[in-house]
Amino acid sequence: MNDTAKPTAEQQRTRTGLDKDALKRAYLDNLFYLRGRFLEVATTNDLYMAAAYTVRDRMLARWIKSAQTYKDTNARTVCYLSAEFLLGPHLLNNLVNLGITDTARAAGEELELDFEAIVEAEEEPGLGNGGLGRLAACYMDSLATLQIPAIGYGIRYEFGIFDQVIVDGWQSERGDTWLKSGNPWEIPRPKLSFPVGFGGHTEQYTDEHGALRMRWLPSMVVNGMAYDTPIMGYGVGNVNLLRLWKSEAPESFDFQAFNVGDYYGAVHAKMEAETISKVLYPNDEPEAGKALRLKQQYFFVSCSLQDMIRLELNNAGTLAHFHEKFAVQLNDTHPSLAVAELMRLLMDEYLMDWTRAWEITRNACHFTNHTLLPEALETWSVHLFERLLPRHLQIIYEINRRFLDEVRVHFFADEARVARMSIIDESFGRRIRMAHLAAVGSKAVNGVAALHTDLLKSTVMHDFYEMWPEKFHNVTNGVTPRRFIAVSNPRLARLITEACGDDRWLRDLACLKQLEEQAEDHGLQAQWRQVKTAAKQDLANWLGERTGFTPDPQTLFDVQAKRIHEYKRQHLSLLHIVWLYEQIKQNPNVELTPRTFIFGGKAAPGYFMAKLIIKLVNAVGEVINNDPQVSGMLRVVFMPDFNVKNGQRLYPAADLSEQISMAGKEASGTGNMKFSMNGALTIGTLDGANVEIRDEVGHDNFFLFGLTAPEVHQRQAEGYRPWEVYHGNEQLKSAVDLIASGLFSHGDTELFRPLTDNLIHSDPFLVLADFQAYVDCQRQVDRAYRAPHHWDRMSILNTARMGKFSSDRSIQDYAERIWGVAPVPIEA
Ligand code: CRA
Repeated sequence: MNDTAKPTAEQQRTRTGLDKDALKRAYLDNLFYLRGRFLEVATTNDLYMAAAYTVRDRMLARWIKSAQTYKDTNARTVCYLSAEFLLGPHLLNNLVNLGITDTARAAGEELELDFEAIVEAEEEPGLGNGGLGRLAACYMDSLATLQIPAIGYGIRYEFGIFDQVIVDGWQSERGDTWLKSGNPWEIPRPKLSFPVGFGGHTEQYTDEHGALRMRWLPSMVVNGMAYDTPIMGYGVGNVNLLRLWKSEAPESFDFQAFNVGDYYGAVHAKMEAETISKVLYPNDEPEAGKALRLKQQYFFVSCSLQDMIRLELNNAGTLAHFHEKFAVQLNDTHPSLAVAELMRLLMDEYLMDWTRAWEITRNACHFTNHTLLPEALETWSVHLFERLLPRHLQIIYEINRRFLDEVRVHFFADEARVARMSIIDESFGRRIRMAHLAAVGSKAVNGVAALHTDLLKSTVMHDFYEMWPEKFHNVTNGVTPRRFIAVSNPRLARLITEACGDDRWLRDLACLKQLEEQAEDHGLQAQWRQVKTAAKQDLANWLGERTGFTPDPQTLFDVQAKRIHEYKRQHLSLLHIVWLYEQIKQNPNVELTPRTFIFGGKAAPGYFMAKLIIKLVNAVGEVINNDPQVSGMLRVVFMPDFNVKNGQRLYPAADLSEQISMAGKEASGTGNMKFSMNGALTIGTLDGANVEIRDEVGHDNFFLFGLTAPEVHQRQAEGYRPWEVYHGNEQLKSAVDLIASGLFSHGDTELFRPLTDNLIHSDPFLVLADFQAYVDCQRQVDRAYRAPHHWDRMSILNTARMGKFSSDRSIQDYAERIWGVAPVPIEA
């Protein structure tokens, strides 16, 4: 090669250590120097760790270059504050984003390594509950891919979401020990730590300019230490930062105690400090021991803001332009204390006056609401706040006082409205409404799907919308096609690339539109079906090993995978299954499409009804799968421990995706997008993002049923009487009765009674009201599946029309409409 010629891709790989031989050498070096092993004696974990370090090393140069460039250009930076980041395994995702999966596979082959087993060995960091945490992870991927400078800030939980095992049909929880074999993706930063106070009292003093000021004298201080994880963009040189905080006791604290001979006191203080980042709280839990949760929220918010202030002071030397440097996004109310903490830092620590500090805070923060469920709208008792965060309580009172003055000007003589909008809820004990704090202290408020944003504006935030209509935005959620197609479903990715002629779709998902023209092509359809069947076979094998039951890939795979919750209505699907069972028993020749129903999802440990639903899935499965009269037609299986890793096995294998929540309850949903991208058809209600998915894929390519959100509202307003529905529908009644009869519980007529009684007498999520529509719609599904060309066409069209639901589009929306940030390209 002469100096002026452009290097070939292979030459470029060699230079950057991305070619096969370099990978092999680096791999063996890492195995030797970092693990102290040679190939013959290495454990699977050693082999995995060496692979992870080899890949991470290849990201580091880009990471440093990104950080340097962002600093030099003083680029506006998104700070995504989230109590959850549900990342999923890193190794394969990073290989895909680096574009070296095939090279790595070839290198592995030459070293006679089992590539799949190494990938499989990774413990996923489950630092989130479900949709909200996974959304944060998708957004980190898209921010890097779109080359937007961004830092994700959160908590480095020592224990993430529990592992689920099924014992005798029941969910049982096991502690998630994801860190036990080490985490090669993070870099600890012992010198990057910040003090965070709790408790104590405040006092007034006069500063050197004669101004009255407040200071807070906490009774306890912990340190937050940074752990950094690089987040690679796809096909770009940008690598962003995920910075998670771990709580520790300050050293000085220990020493003090040691000096006065209080050894156990010192140990206790250390334990108390470390408890803060110990464990992720599962959501959907009844109120309990939540002081620690408030501590977690304050802890990570304070560390993150102190870190941003440090960066800005290093760079600009002043905080006057903090809000121009940073766009802070509050992922739900969990980080909403940022509003009060930023005010405190600016006023008490950096001696700014209220007006200036408020101006900065209000322009720096933006708030996303993710739910309308009343039980999930966070409030904290004033009493608890006073005890843990006395200074913040004062600041919140003052924010509220000024805010309510504004409300009174805006809505003259409307004290009822003032009470509704107040940050302090005076109705049952005094509580702080965190969503109100976030809305008042933010420049923008957004919902996560069109319907959700409309409901937000017309219900829970209606008063705020009337006061500040321009503050409200919709940003429909999205998911990353890198993880959810390229990583999860490589066969499909290859087929799409072949059919489209290149892999541009991975960066611009709208390119999938090209597939539309070929949707009728029988050649493509055949390949499409082969890809689906292969994924179904993989899943069947996996389930066979885990559950002892191997589904038949020739049956329709009907999948519902998500957290177990009554509003998501897994029990509606169960009623349908029981109904089908009865149909077959009554008439073994009934014309049905053979199906395998696959459920997956965790129930909150304290949510009894959700756990009973899991038991019912397994109980129904046990009877049906062992009944030779129906088992050719109908099978039911529960996939244990649904998480990101297992989800990646599920999305490619689904024919039908169940998105059947009661309309108005699912803010967006994101599983709906993952399934549809992988060619599953959806059966669903007009809820959350389903509405937009249906509009995109075409109404003929979506199985719609059920009451709409306004109809639900009306039904409930009229006084919904489920027992009338139950008595008025013979088939529904017999399905409910069969569950209550003890047939699925070895004769025990009490076991499922809480569930059946609840349906008959209360049914808060209108399961019975939607039953008939659902069953009728499932009949259409049955018929459609029996026309393979028709089905394949619909499946291809679903994938082809999913461009809108890439998280790249969501991030583009945030960047333009909410944050005002621009890309800072780093060359790969
Ligand atoms: N539980 C919503 O319920 C939504 C995600 C992400 C949720 C989902 O419909 O897709 O957020 N809400 O926007 C939530 O966590 C606190 O509220 C979720 O994951």
